Amino acid sequence: MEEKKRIFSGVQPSGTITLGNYIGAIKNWVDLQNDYECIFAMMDMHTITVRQTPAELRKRTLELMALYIACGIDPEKSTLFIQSHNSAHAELAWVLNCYTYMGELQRMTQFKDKSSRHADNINAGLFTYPVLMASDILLYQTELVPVGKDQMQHIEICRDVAQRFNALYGDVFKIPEGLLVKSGAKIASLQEPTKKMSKSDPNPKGYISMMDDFNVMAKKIKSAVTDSEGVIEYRPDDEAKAGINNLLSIMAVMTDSTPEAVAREFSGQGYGTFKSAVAEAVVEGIKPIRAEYDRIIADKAYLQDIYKRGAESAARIANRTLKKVYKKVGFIVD
Ligand code: ATP
Ligand code: LTN
Repeated sequence: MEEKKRIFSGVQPSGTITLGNYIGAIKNWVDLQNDYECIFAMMDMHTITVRQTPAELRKRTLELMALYIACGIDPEKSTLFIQSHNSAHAELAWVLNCYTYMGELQRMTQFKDKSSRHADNINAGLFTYPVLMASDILLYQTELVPVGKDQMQHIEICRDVAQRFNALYGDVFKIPEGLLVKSGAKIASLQEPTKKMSKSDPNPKGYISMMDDFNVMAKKIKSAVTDSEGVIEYRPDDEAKAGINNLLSIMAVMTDSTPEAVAREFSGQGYGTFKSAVAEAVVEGIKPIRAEYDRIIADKAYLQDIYKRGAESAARIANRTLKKVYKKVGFIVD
């Protein structure tokens, strides 16, 4: 029997998950589960590159896991685990740190972005964040990494480091590829539509949290920034249309359509009518997920059982790669 290709991805429990995370990442993982061997993790180690409240982080990590499951990730089909439960990630990251150049890391948009937002805490972890991410991926001999567009630069550096390592030591790592969704790979902020929707945005009006009250969700969409042209058209390359393009993309994903088709359907109508329709589609799409989430988050023993089993199977796969790496670089392993 041919082995299934492996997929790895994860989200940081750094805040409540947004509609952007759902559309750009988690929603797509669900469909991949049947055709691939999937491993999805809660990336708690990445989260501490920015200061966190410990009790909050613990709570959010479990919430994130419950949300994965509520969105349709089936723990019987996919492996779910907490990154810090598998020490191989930190171990490989140390080795790969020694094979990654300062110059490569300095170019990362996310580093530049986050260091300007947290100027009082530009720590070494924030700088080497992509190396830990590369380790997450490479440990599992991953073929595909489904992520949003903002993460493609990190996938590139992961490939470069893996290729560099392989060139020195032979075929140790599988070279992974990023997998982008067809539409919705970059959902924009509702308040600044040229920026991405981000769960760490200080202005909560910019994002829809999957945990928002349904009325709040609708209100946020209705007050989304658009333009004064008053025309519903999908013009993805026109920055002036960023707000409307974004709402069209959201509507398209939530109704299984395309932004072009949604634009045709609403052409000639006012922004108010359109926004109400988008709000309804979003709320209706999220409602069943929330009901599932409420049920799952209440069952801590169930969640614990899954993450413990997940960590065991993750460690089994990861340790094989780690041992190979240790041998190659000259550590005594047996
Ligand atoms: P933070 O604001 O803390 O950096 P984030 O909201 O960017 O967080 P991540 O945990 O970094 O979220 O990302 C989780 C996944 O969601 C990644 O695959 C990322 O590419 C995707 N993602 C994040 N924001 C968006 C967005 N606005 N549109 C589409 N995909 C997104
Ligand atoms: N950096 C990612 C989260 C992440 C990740 C990964 C995604 C950490 N390690 C490995 C895919 C594969 C982000 O979404 N910000």
